[in-house]
Amino acid sequence: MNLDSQTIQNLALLLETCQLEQRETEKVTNTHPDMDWEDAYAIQDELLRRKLARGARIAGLKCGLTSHAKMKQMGVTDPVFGFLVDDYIVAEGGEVDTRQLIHPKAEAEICFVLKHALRGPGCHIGSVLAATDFVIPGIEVIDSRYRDFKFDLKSVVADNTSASRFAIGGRPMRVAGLDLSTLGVVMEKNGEIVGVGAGAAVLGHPAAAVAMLANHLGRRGQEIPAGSLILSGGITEAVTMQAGDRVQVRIHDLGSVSMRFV
Ligand code: 0L1
Ligand code: MG
Repeated sequence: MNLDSQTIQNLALLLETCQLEQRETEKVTNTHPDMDWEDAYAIQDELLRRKLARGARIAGLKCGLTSHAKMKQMGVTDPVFGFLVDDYIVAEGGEVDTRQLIHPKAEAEICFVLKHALRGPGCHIGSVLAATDFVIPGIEVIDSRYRDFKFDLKSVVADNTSASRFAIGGRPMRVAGLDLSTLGVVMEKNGEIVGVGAGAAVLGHPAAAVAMLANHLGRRGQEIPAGSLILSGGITEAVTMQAGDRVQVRIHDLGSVSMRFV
């Protein structure tokens, strides 16, 4: 690690204040170019600690930047991982208050709920499928605290991978008999199709993203607990949303989930 604990606390405070006050900031590597990966995840851990101390509960985990469409859109090359808290939950068909966000974008995701814990290293698609209770359609709302969504990978990890809201809905399905890589996904904004894709857009198979998350946590001495919800990553590019917009994601065999921006 290159940053001391006071600097890590200060950066987490800065990023959380931006989130709570809907303010943008410059990416944290501008002021701390020597920051390393451990520092970036330590800032994210401190953000989580702050939220838990205020009474928030963990609602899930997320994989980000897992599709080639997203990596190309953001000009990066590797997936990143973050957490979801209960403040971020949006009911199926529910409302997102844009006054609480900076510049939200929506992503179509295949979500996993585990029946068994997963602990890396050594997790692979097979371990993930064996540990999965069901999969379900999801929409993630990302809202980078960085000006114009301009960041590098370490800055985005520190900012908890832009996590801000999510909804799940549709039909929960067991994975036996489903080919998650060929599941078709359609995203609509105000009734118009704005993205189409298949599960394979996420690292070839969405369970591969969950395996990467388990292996990442394993290297940090952690696991994905049984019962966890995991967003495996956007299948298409993220689409900008404003008050008045409605987004719907339909996934073959799994039904649909939607939310409205007010
Ligand atoms: O969930 C995601 O793929 C987003 C990761 C963070 C990057 C971004 O804000 O687009
Ligand atoms: Mg996402």
